Amino acid sequence: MVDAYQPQDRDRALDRDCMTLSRHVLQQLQSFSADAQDLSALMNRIALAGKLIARRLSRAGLMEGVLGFTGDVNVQGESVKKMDVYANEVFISVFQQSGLVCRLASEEMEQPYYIPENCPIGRYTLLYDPIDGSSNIDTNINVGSIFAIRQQEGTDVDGSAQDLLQSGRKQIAAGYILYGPSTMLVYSIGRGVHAFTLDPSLGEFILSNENIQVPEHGPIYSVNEGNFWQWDESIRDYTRYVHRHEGYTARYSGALVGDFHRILFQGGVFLYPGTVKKPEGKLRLLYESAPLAFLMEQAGGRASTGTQDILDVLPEKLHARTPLVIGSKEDVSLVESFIHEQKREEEDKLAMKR
Ligand code: P6P
Repeated sequence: MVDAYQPQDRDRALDRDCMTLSRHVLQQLQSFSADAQDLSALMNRIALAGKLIARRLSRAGLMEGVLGFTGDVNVQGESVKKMDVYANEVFISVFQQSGLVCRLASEEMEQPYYIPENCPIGRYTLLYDPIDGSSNIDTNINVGSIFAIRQQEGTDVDGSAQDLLQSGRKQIAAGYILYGPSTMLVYSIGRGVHAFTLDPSLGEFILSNENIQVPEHGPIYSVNEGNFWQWDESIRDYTRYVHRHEGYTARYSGALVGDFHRILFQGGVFLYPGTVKKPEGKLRLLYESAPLAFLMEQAGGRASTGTQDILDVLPEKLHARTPLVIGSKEDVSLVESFIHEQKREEEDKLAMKR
């Protein structure tokens, strides 16, 4: 009689290679309910989008019609890269016939896109920036995709998507895909932050970092100092502070996802402040700041506009922008302290005039 197979005999490497994204979601939820299966399937489709985009990026320099501009300008007023269009289409295609996502809201599309065959059943909305940092593409520097998933509330029969104009605390999942030396997918469904690395030989995202916690403080500050003279005095004062104090180092890639990922693992702060001319800043709330704020809070960090938590901001329109200060608790608070000090001085000056 052959001894019964003992599970501890299992090959650990094999076990690790079986911790795919869809399995991890079900494990996180500790459920096989319909909602859990939906979320697992949603994440699996997003992973497929990531693989398709990573594949095209990895061969971009060898293919016709992949790099460069389309000649169009998007709703943001930005010149559109061919890769922006391709990636936007990928996210739409992977959700066709899915029965999951009825509506997609993208940085690249002025209005939400509806997938009619999904709408009677699919109660989820995908909000996404298909390629974040596309100015990096033609020089082969990292870019990313950012996504958030929300429940569709109400019928949205008029296509106005008013139910999307709610705070980031309505997000049920959020994450990003980082196309770097390796392709990584980082996500949260509100039970911690977890990173998966694409194994090209398997064509699967495999768990590589579980329950990521951002350090309370880190040495990195990530900001485009070329905008120094456009900033409010409080942000200039913060910049002068980190210039003059030991222990700070600047890192800025021009792609939010890469800069965020570095801070998630090493600590520090990323900021894209408003300017005197554009107090609302450059980054978009619903599909850039809010998903990353969801992740950062899940990882024990913070995300604010400088005066308000990002997850509490109520957008007035789909493509609303916000200033962003995001990262380690102590470093975000340091930036906020300069903003609060500036406000206090302004209030004192006003009081003196009365
Ligand atoms: P700037 C890319 O266009 C992006 O939206 C973010 O990925 C990035 O952090 C930021 O804008 C870079 O903007 O003005 O510093 O070039």
